[in-house]
Amino acid sequence: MRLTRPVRSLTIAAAAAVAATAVAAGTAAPASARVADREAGCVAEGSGPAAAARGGFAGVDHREVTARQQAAIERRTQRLLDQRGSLRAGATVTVPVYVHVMRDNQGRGDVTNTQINQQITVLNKTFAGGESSAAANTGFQFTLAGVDRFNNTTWHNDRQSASYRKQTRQGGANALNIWLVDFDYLGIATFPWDYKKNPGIDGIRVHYASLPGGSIANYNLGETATHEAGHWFGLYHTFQGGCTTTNDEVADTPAQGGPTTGCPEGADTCSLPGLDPIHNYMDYSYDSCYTQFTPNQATRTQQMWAAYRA
Ligand SMILES: [Ca+2]
Ligand SMILES: [Ca+2]
Ligand SMILES: [Zn+2]
Repeated sequence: MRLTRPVRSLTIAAAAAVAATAVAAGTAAPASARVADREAGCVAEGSGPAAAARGGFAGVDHREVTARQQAAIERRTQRLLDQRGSLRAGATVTVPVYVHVMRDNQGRGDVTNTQINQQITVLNKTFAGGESSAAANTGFQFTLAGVDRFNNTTWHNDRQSASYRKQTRQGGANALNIWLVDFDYLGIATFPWDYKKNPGIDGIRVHYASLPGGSIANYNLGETATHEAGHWFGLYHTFQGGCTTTNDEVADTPAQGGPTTGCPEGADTCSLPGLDPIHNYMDYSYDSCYTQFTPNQATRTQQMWAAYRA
């Protein structure tokens, strides 16, 4: 945790502790709302874009998943894949994207259509493996299906988020809804295995100033949306579970003791094989440090799609 710079670092904590800390840190939604959403948030220090963070010191940007729940999710996913079959290898899926610009009553928090188009371009580039020769092409492409804008300070501050999402969400399980808001996080995501029981809130909430050209230093290349979309496709943080062999359920992402801040080349926080995957979109590194999803992450996104979103 740093007080003066944006950080994404955190330690794993129980949902209740996360929510309580979120309140202490002045986040917009009450603890009960976040728990009710079955999400935990990235907890940031301070407030506003300067202090926004992908991760804070005691939370994650999705609902907390215990090791036991994680194992149950894996079993459920495998059962569904056994029933439905996996996606055809090499298949390309185009995901419709609905962008909801939640401005305040004075119109603050707007983004330009150019920024939105640039954000779609970043999603396409990052999910296609376009930032590194080591990066996998996930097979997912994105097309802008709609943009709407609201002037509502409550919604802009991400208050009553379950309500505003249910009122504005578009499309089915395959549609990526992105709500652009102003909160003490860089982003918060829902998981695909939660869609069925709560479809109205499915999607990602992203800080409007994290879009390409936004004002959040080190986090304004649009890769917060890539990270949150990774969760939406069913990827965990590369530091999920910490320095354990189970880790993030992905074999080719070396286990990490905890999240990365910045871009510390050569970092190795876990004695298990491999250096920390600091360039992975599912770590907490700077946008400029992010360059890849791995082949096994690509496979996992495809399996999750077949199980929950196809
Ligand atoms: Ca791993
Ligand atoms: Ca290691
Ligand atoms: Zn995350």
